[in-house]
Amino acid sequence: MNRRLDSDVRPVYRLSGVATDGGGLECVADVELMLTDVNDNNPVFDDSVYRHVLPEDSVNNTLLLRVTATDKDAGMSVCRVIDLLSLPTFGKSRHFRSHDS
Ligand SMILES: [Ca+2]
Ligand SMILES: [Ca+2]
Repeated sequence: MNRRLDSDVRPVYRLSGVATDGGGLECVADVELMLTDVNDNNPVFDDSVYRHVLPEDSVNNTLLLRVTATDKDAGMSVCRVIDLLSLPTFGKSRHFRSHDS
């Protein structure tokens, strides 16, 4: 194996192991390697730019937009939903609430 192991690409490898005794006798065993995943991929938004029309009289903490991001790593959220809440003062802090879908 010269390639880097990556469970996101191939989570299981099946190999055969052979043991010989020098006298011509041998045994064979199948080996199954199951890779555990590590968090090595960034989550990715479905789009790079989101545009949304916002009424200027929007009240605080109302749902403005729901966007999703996916993550290739197993065990991470496959699909993450992030709600962007209205901003009490434009340009100040941004409020994100994320949760698993
Ligand atoms: Ca990840
Ligand atoms: Ca991974």
